[in-house]
Amino acid sequence: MADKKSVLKIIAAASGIGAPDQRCALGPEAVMAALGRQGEVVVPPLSGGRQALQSFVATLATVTAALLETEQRIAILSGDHSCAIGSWRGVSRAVDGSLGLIWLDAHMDAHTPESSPSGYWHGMPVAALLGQGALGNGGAVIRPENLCLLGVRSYEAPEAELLQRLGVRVISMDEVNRLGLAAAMAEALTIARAGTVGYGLSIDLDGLDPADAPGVGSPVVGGIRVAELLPVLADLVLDAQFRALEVAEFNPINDVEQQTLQLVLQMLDLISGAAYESNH
Ligand SMILES: [Mn+2]
Repeated sequence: MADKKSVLKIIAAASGIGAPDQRCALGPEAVMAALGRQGEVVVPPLSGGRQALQSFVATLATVTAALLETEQRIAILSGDHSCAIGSWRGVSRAVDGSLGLIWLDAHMDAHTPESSPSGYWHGMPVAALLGQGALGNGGAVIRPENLCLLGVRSYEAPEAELLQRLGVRVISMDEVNRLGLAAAMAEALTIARAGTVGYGLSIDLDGLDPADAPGVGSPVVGGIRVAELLPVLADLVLDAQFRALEVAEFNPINDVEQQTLQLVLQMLDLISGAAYESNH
């Protein structure tokens, strides 16, 4: 386990084609530039329809699976959250068994192309990963009982209905506020670990409070505070079953004094196994 920090492999998935503001495609590169290193960068299609997205996520799944097969843990810097359709398919392939997933997000991301009023793919990855709708036609990569949403405070009825019908646990932001993040995360971990061989955490930065992470495309007031999140992440690092961290929806154009960039760097540092210092 020595020298973990130097060996953390990072995939930069620079796609923004699933969001109305496509500039979160710039997020992964901004982070890699700040780190002063090259990642296993996956070049996205510049534009295109559902075929382009499906081709991109297939490539991302292949790259992710190949990398995780030789690594204990990886990080994926995603542009908009539709990248998750590919990244978690890849993680699932590499762990070779049931995968658990904790989805920290202001939104449910559980629309299908059939139910979404806007049609934006970044609102659909959860449904796709559950094998639902036209984007999920590659099959489910996660069982509903091993998926837990955390911090949700903005959603539409068809999403809530789908998740309820499938039995997915959604820990709303109201519940997080009531329980505290540590207790909410403990429940999420129980779900993600139950009968699985590994699990991951997908962080949509809009799940955090905009005061802590202003550099996002779809901010929603009243989110998870960084001061609570970082100690939780520091605990996850100790768990060998924790295989991948995804950070999505960083929009550097909307950032304020590099606050969000610094936060992403801090999260990567924690995941690299660096000592956690309470400086918030
Ligand atoms: Mn999301």
